[in-house]
Amino acid sequence: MASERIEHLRNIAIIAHVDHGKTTLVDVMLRQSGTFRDNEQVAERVMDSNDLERERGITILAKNTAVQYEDLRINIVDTPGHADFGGEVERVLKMVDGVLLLVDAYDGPMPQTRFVLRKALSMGLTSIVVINKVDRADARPAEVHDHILELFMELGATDTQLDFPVVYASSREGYAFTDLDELDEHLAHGGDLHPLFQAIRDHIPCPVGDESMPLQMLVSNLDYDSYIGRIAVGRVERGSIRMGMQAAVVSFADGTHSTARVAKLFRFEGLHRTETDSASVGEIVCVAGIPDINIGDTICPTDAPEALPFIDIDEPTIAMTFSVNDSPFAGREGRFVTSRHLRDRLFKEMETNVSMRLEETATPDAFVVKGRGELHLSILIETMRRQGYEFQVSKPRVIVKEVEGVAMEPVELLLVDVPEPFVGVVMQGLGSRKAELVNMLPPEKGYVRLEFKIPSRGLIGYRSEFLTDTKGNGIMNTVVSGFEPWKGEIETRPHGVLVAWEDGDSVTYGLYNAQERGNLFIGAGVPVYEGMIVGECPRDEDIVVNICKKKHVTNMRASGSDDALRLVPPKLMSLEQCLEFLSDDELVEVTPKTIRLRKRILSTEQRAKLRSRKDT
Ligand SMILES: Nc1nc2c(ncn2[C@@H]2O[C@H](COP(=O)(O)OP(=O)(O)OP(=O)(O)O)[C@@H](O)[C@H]2O)c(=O)[nH]1
Ligand SMILES: [Mg+2]
Repeated sequence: MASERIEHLRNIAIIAHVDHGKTTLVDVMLRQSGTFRDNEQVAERVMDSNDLERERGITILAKNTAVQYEDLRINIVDTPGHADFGGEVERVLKMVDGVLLLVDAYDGPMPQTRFVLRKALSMGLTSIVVINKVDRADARPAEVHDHILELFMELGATDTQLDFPVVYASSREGYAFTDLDELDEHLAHGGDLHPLFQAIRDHIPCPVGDESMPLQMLVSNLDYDSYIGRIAVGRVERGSIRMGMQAAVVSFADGTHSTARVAKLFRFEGLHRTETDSASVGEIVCVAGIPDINIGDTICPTDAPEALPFIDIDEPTIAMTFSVNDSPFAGREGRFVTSRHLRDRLFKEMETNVSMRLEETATPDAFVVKGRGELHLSILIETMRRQGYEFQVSKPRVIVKEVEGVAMEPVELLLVDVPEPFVGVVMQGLGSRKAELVNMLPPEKGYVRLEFKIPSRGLIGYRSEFLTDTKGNGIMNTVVSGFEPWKGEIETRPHGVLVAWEDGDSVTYGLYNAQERGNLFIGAGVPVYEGMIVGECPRDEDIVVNICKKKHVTNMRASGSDDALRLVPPKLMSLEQCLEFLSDDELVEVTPKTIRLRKRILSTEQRAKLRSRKDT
C-alpha cells in the first residue's frame, strides 16, 4: 500500500516562551495571506479570543487556524507560552509536522523555550527557528542565534534537527528575512512575510499517509458550539473522513469503542470553520455530532477500530482543594453553589484541560484539583467565577510523590533578571527558600541574569516578595524541571492577619482603630463576618479587630465627626495575590462578585481554644 505525500499541505505549531510574539505573528500571517477582507476590522492578537486572554494579554488555550499561501494550505496552531499551560502545547504537537520556534531577539531562549523545544525534538518534529522582534532597539539576533544552537545541542537534537533554518522577523512590523545583513534595510523600509512562508514550504515536511487505508483520526482538542454541541479537533492520520459516515470512537481512557455519526465536518479557514464533505490524510478538521468524545480518542471506521497512541502529558505539580462555600455569606452572590454544581463543573473541566487532575475526597463537598502551577489553577478559578460559580479554595500546595521510598517534590528552573543593586537581596531571599544558583551571567545594561534550581514549594508566594525586593524592576520566569528528593523545611517570611470580630458592616471608626495594627484590605461600608480576614498584620500573629464598632454617640455633633477620621486606602488584592498570601488555616472565598479571605475556623473562640491546645 502506498503512502502519499500531501504536497499542498503544511501543519505547523508556533511555540515559544511567553510574550515572544506568537499570536502577533499569527495576526500577520492571516493578514498577509489575504484571509481578511480589505475593509474587515480585525482586533490585534485576534486569536486570543476569550475574555481572560484579552484582559491579560496572554494566550491560555491552544487554537487552530489555517491560511492559504499560493497553492499551499497551512494549518497553524497558536500555543500559549506561559509555563503553566504547557499541557496545551504538548497535546497539540500531535497535529503537526513541524514547529516555528520563536525566540525574542533580545531575551534569547528562556525557560519555556527549553520546555517546548524539548517536547518538539522528542516527537521528531522539524523546527524553523524564528528570531523575532528584531526591530527592538536592544535586539542582538546574532548572539541569540548562538544561544539557540547551544540549546539544541544541550537538548540532544539529532544532526538533522540541528540543521535548522533561521528566519529573522518582526511579527509586529510584519516582515521576515533570512540574511541578517538585510536587517538595516528592513528596519528602514519594512517588508513582508514571504521569506517565512517560503521557509515553511521548503523545510516543514508535508503530511505523508495512506488514503486507501481505513480512517484514523486522533482527537487533540475539543471545542464547543451552542448549536452543534461538542466539536472534536484533530488530524486525519490515515484514510479519509466523510460527513455522514458511521464511525467508531476508540476511547483513550479505557480502549472501549462506541459508534456515532459524523454529523458535520469542518476545516479551518482564517478565523472561521467552513463545512466540508470529506477530508483525508494530513488534514486538520473539526468533527461535530459525537457527544461524548474526548481528547486522545481515535475516530475510525466501524469495521476497523484501531487506536492511535496519544502522548504522555507531564504530571501536575501543585494541588488545591475546591470546596462548597460555607461562609455566612454563602449563596448570596453565586448562581451555582452546591457540591453537585461544583463537581459537575470540575469534571467537565478535566475533559479539555489535559494536564489537570481531579480527585474526590472523603467529603462530597470538597475536591482536590491538581495543576501545573498557580496560574493554571487561578485561571480555572477566575473562569468559574465568571460563569456564576461560588466556592472556596485552599492554599496551593506542591504535590509530593514517593519513588522507591524517597519523598520527591517538584523542582523548577528559575531565571531572574534583576538590576545589579538588588542581586544581594534576591540571592538572600531565594537562598532561604532552598534555591541553588546554577548560573550567573555578567551584567548587561545594568541587569544581571541569574539561574536557579528551586523547589516549587519555595516559589509559592515568592512572586510578590520578588517584586518588593526588586522594587518592581525584576523579571522572573520558571519552568518545572522534574521531581527531586525533598529539600527540607523552608522558612518563609511570616505574617499574620487582621480578623473581623463580628458580623456587620465595616465602619470608619472601627477601621480607623484597626489600621494601626496593620494594612487593611477593605474600606468602610463592606459587609463582613466573624472570622473574615480584613487586613494583614506585619507580625506573625493574628489580631482580632472590631471594625464594625461605631463611636459611642454622646451628642449630635460627635455622631457626624467620623468623617474627620482619615483612612489609609485599602490594599486591594487580585485572586493570584490572595492565593499567594494565604496560610494553611485560611481559605479564599470566591463568588462572581467578590473575593474574600477568611480563616478556616470562623469562631474567634474556637480558634483561641485550638491555639491554647497547641501551645500546651
Ligand atoms: N517590538 C516588538 N514587539 C513585539 C513583536 N511581536 C510581538 N510583540 C509584542 O510582544 C508582546 C507579546 O506578544 P504576543 O503576540 O501576545 O506574544 P505571545 O508569544 O503570543 O504570548 P503568549 O501567547 O502569552 O505566550 C505584545 O506586546 C506584542 O505587541 C515584534 O516583532 N517586535
Ligand atoms: Mg499568544
